[in-house]
Amino acid sequence: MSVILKNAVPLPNIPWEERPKEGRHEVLWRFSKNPVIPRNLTKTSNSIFNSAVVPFNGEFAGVFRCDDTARRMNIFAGRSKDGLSWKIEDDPIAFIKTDPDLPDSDYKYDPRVVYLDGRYYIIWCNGYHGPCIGLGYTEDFKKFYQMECATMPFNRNGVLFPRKIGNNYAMYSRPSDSGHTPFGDIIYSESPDLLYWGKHRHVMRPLGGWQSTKIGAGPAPIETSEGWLLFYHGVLTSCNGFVYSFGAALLDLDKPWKVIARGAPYLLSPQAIYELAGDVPNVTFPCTSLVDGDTGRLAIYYGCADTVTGLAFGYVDEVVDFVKRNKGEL
Ligand code: BMA
Repeated sequence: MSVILKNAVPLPNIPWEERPKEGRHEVLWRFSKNPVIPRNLTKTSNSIFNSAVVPFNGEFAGVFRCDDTARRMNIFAGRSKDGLSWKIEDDPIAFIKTDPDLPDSDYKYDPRVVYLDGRYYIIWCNGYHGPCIGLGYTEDFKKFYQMECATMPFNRNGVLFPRKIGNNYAMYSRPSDSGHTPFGDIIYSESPDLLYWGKHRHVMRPLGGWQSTKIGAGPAPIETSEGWLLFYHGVLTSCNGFVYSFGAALLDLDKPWKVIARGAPYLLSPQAIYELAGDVPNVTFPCTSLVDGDTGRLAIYYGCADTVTGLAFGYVDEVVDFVKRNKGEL
């Protein structure tokens, strides 16, 4: 592999399926048994999508967005031996407040989980007078602690970096409005303590085609010798509403607000039936990428049509190569 992964640990048991021999050569290919997580896995779930998975004690753990049959949005803990077959709790995560004054969340959705300094940090879209970025952590996927919100309303798509940049924690997010936000850029911020955030820098704006309405960071960026590899979703507005695809970009390792390259074509767009049809049609929304540090194999979990969870596979070096070869406007 010419692209060198930095700080990536071996993950020999990464969920994996070889690229299909038949058909067009795609950079990412879908799991043949998609959707990997059905909508009705728990007693109360209407839909399970836009969810976060991490390696945990030789197996896998995750935080899942389950909207229930009253259509309330919340996040739930889950465990899996192989990353494919999941047991998700029937009750939402009962966060312990790190400060008794911490306001309750009206809702929680679109979690990401990142391992950092011995903790699994969870970052999500939190309901507090509208959407803002919520933050918490767990060490064992049993007890979860909620911290202060990382942003004021309105903001969505908070994504924490897997390591500090200089002396600070770092985050991408997308300032938004209280509704379905027909705009949105990716913004970078830093914090010395995960409490106070500043050093805000503009990173990327919407461009043409699949990413013309708004863009937002997907899973936590992956550190490579070519820069941070960021999967991000892009939205276009068709005569039928929003269409969510995803692509990738490379960003400077020390100044992650500086874009090195941005792939003009998408990597994956709603094409399978479970991506085209569901509670919100035409959505592919990545929130997790697992990487095997030895082989560069990638497993991406993405929400499909706001209803079920899909899995796609690829190789880090091929994605980096794709971004560089198909470099468009920055
Ligand atoms: C966004 C979020 C995502 C969702 C997407 C498409 O604003 O709500 O959770 O997948 O819209 O509905």
